[in-house]
Amino acid sequence: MKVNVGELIVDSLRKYSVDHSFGIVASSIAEILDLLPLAGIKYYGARHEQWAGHMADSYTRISGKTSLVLAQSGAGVTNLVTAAATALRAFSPIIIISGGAQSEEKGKGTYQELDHVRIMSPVTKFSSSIPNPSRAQEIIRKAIVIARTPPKGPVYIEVPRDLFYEIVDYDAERVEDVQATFSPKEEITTKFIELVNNSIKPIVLAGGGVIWSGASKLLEEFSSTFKVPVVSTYSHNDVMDNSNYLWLGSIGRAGSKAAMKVYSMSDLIIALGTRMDSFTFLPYYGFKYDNSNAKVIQVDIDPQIIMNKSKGLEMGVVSDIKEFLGGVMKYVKEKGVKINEREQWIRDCIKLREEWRRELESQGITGKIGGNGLYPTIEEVYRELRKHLSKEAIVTLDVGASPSLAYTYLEFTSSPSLLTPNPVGGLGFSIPAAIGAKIASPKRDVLAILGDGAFTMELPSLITSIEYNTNIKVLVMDNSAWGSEKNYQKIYYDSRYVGSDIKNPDLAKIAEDIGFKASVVESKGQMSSYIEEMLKSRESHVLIVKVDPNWFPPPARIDVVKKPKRGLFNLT
Ligand SMILES: Cc1ncc(C[n+]2csc(CCOP(=O)(O)OP(=O)(O)O)c2C)c(N)n1
Ligand SMILES: [Mg+2]
Repeated sequence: MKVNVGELIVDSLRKYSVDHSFGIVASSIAEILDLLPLAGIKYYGARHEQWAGHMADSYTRISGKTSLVLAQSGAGVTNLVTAAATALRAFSPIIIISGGAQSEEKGKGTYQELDHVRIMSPVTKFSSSIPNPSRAQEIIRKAIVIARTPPKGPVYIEVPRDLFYEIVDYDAERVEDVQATFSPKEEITTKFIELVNNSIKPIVLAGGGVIWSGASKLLEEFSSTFKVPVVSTYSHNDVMDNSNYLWLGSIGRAGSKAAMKVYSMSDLIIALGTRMDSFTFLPYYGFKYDNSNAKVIQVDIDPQIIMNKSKGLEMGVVSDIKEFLGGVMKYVKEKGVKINEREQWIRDCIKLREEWRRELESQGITGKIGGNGLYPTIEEVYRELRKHLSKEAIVTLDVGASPSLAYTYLEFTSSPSLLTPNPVGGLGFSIPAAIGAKIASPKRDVLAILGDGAFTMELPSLITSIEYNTNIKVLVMDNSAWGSEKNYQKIYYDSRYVGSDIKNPDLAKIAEDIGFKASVVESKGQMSSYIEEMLKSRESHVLIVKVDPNWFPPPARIDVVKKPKRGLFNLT
């Protein structure tokens, strides 16, 4: 069949079930844009390529389906670097396509020409230009398969703009795919079961790999069958149903003290789909909980991730988590394994969890820990959210002091439910992420939680939300500061604030002008009813809660920020 390269690309995307795309209209991708409706691929236009990238990433995380991002050559591509990096570190398979300089001018620095492939290379799994029309089918399909094969991730393709119009032979019937299967052999399963059964105090440390492999239910089954409590790594609180009695919370920044204590006491760490990155083990609440005495079993799709943590590794298995746990549970059902009941360990874990829950109820009471009697504390806001937020809701977070306590307070019953920009940790994620999530799952409530600084960064994405009628809820905690960073200046720089305090315009008015319903909590007394109203409302709704400008949760980077000693600029 004779087709042009644009048709070949769009038909290939369709053949691999890509049916949602995000971007900003541009001449270098005009041929693709024109073909999208004809191919049944929905298109959502954003107001900045970064937001289009975050929308696609979140759409993909929630739906499990690869999506497409389209951008202009030059700045359209550079605007996507943060979104691609975020998707890379979150293992989210999005396909980014931009035009490139016309072949005749390539390399001469013509209008909107940059070395896209090199720019995108470190922030994607695969980055390539299509050098000539005859390679188009191979490169586009290779890119899609690479993105979708675990460990999943974003890919980038540059199409020199003249190529779109070239006519090529196209084999539309050929839809190659690869099967990634890593089912462990029976001897690995039995060795694993033996190690778990011989342990007195085992714990599962579950990371994002559990979510990507769709293993949440199996994790619950494994943990209740083998009587192993579960903690998650930082920002993966949605690895399993938090109402399960064996769930203890996340470790890491603003995590659960119970999870940290149990982690530090355990004798066997079953690490599933996690990098075991040092950030997740940073001391918090003033105590250290990293555990170098326990044996470690690590299961991951990527051997590099396992070998990063070479110390204390008792057993490393390269496998998809679902296949691994599926194999273990199948073995148990078929062969009937006697399980070590570990009653004392489970009792101890539950006791710690209850203690932590009680402590959470008493934290951040105005006048005691934080707040000045006028504002609600951040803790009070979260306690209220806990009461009224639907258990099925999707929550998207930004970075910052106020979003960080979501890891402490919020509970999730299904997976995936929590989208964050971590571990890249880039501000500017939660609103576009909420839009992508709502598009993927229109029936679920979607709530973005962010600070005032991040809100002013992402304001234009509110326009996209209204334009596409995505009906999201946005909760802004307004301390008139880049609070999380202000806290470092408060603690380590004797409250010498440089660039931390910000003057905001009337944020509610802007949100209203854009088309959101907006309300402002000015004092503690209004908080409860306003939060309930916002969550129950059927309209797109921004709620701004004024919080204490000088109170922050403990900072995260106590490992690397310190009071400086100086030779020249000494302060008296
Ligand atoms: C793109 C980007 N720029 C800067 C930072 C550094 N940073 C982290 S949190 C933060 C402050 C966030 O302020 P706000 O959104 O108001 O939330 P708050 O901490 O005040 O609750 C900043 C500037 C970052 N993580 N990402
Ligand atoms: Mg702030």
